[in-house]
Amino acid sequence: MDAAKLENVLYEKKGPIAYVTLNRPKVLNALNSATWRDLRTAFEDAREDPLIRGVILTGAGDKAFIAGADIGELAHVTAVEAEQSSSFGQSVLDLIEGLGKPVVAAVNGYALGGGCETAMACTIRVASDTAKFGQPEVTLGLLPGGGGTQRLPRLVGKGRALQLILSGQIIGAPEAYRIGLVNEVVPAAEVIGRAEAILKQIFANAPIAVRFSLDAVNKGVETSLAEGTALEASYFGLCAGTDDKKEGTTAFLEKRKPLFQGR
Ligand code: CO8
Repeated sequence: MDAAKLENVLYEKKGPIAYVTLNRPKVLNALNSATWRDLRTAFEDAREDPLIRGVILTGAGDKAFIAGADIGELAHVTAVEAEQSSSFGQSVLDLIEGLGKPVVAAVNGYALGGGCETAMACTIRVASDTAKFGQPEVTLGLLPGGGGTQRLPRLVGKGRALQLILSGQIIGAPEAYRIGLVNEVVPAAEVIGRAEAILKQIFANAPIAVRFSLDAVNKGVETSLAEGTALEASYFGLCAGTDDKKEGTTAFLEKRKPLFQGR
């Protein structure tokens, strides 16, 4: 994929990590339609590239991760267009969530509206201590349209999600951490480094086991306990047939580090 073709997203690969950076700092990286399309193109490439094992998603500049959907664009959409753009944005976030590879949101500033929704679609959220989160759509006469009404209660519980969505309140990183919206809070200068360290820790593990774990959790939270545990048992069986399981268990018994091949 030719990264130069992307208008509003920087896309770079270093070793096994793809870096996707929202790049509209003048409007705090707000998501217009072209940016949603760029995001889809970048994440499709990351999904298809066998050398890429994980992605870091962040925002350009030191002020914002993503300050939400582009309000200039939203101001002029018709009902039909809004429904279509909500569905399209949701499909891009589903792509991120179901990538089959870990995606770490390095939240370096405002993550509001569609920005908070984008962070929630990622596997793990690392926030800078200056980051701010919220779903302020009701203050604009709208409601979250990028999966926020669904992913926020799954992450923080129904009561807290409803309070945030109905009030439009913006919260700081410590509060986001307290309620479980983010995994970790670090000083601003360390957000990318910490995201890389988390990915490297994951990369040290058996790739197939990592992929099936991601899928079991993602699918499992959407189904009954019985169906989820049945899926888990199938994946457990599949993993047990891999060379990496042989290597992992043998290495443990031989008191050495495993060398996984992803087979
Ligand atoms: N859209 C467009 N422009 C924006 C946005 C935005 N979301 N956020 C900021 N900007 C622009 C400002 O207009 C300003 O432009 P200019 O310099 O030309 O005046 C520039 O960015 C800098 O912003 P501020 O001067 O406002 O900076 P402050 O530090 O004073 O304030 C805030 C920062 C608090 C983040 C403030 O900019 C703000 O409140 N922004 C809007 C936040 C918001 O309401 N987000 C939710 C939008 S609705 C949404 O996300 C729906 C999701 C639906 C997804 C469905 C898929 C399509």
